[in-house]
Amino acid sequence: MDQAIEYGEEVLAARRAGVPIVALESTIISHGLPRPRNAEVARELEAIVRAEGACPATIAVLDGVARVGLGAAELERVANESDLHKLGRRELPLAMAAKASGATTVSATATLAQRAGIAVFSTGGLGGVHRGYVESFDESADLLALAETPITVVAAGVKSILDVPATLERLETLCVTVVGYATTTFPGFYLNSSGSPLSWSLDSPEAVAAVMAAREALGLHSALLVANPVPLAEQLDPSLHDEALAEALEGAQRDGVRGQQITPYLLARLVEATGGAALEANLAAVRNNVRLGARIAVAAAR
Ligand code: PSU
Ligand code: MN
Repeated sequence: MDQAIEYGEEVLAARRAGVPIVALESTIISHGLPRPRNAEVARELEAIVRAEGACPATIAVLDGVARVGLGAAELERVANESDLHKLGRRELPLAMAAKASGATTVSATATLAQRAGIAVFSTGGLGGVHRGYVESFDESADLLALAETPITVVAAGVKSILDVPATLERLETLCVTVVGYATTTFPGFYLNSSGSPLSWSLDSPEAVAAVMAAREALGLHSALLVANPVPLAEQLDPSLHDEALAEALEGAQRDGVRGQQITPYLLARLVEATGGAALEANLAAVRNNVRLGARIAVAAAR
């Protein structure tokens, strides 16, 4: 077994029993959601995976150890420690050598999950190309990592704080396979649709599993992104969304927020500006992705 990674007990038992495993990221818990709700959500997401007959593997780095599958106390640490690093793929060796602790973003989680032999990974929304990219050059490492990581990621598109059409162009350039789940438009994270059209759509976990098998047969190194929209009934009101986003983007400019801080900053401002409605829509999207990820993992294991 892989020396660079330590596995949680539940994950080891699932391996032995042939139960499919679904990877979950930790940055959404530590940096993406407010306390104390975040700890509750972390547990809830794991429970959703179990209810579908799969095993959750939340991924983080604790005291320099890359962990695939966290115990209850470790999950609490991720939710409650205030000085956790936000670790992208490039930060993994730094945190490990320094014996530091950090939550893993999509790029780092996908890297560790794939290395652990896990085929499916569920998250909220991917990082991507930021608005104003031509000046800031801010594009999430999530995109390049997915180009190089053969894994299936279930996400509600990319965060709507981003430049969505530009991100879709980059996903194409990077050879990331993108398919809508029961939709012909790319999801808008808090919104059911971003308005950008998609050429391909699937509507069952079995159909996704068939694409995974074809990908593997070809030996492709890039990821499959299953773009799963938040249900219409649970989306954020679109006009409230647009208003709050404009306000948050303005605030980021005024406060000079940039780099790794910009995503957590914008997500938090959106929650504030919508009186918590953005948080509910975000959680609805994540739950929906975690459920679908588990169903895909179960279908792929058959
Ligand atoms: N989706 C959420 N909340 C989050 C994130 C995604 O609903 O906090 C995190 C993910 O970990 C993603 C990261 O990989 O934001 C992207 O950060 P950046 O834009 O700095 O690359
Ligand atoms: Mn960035």
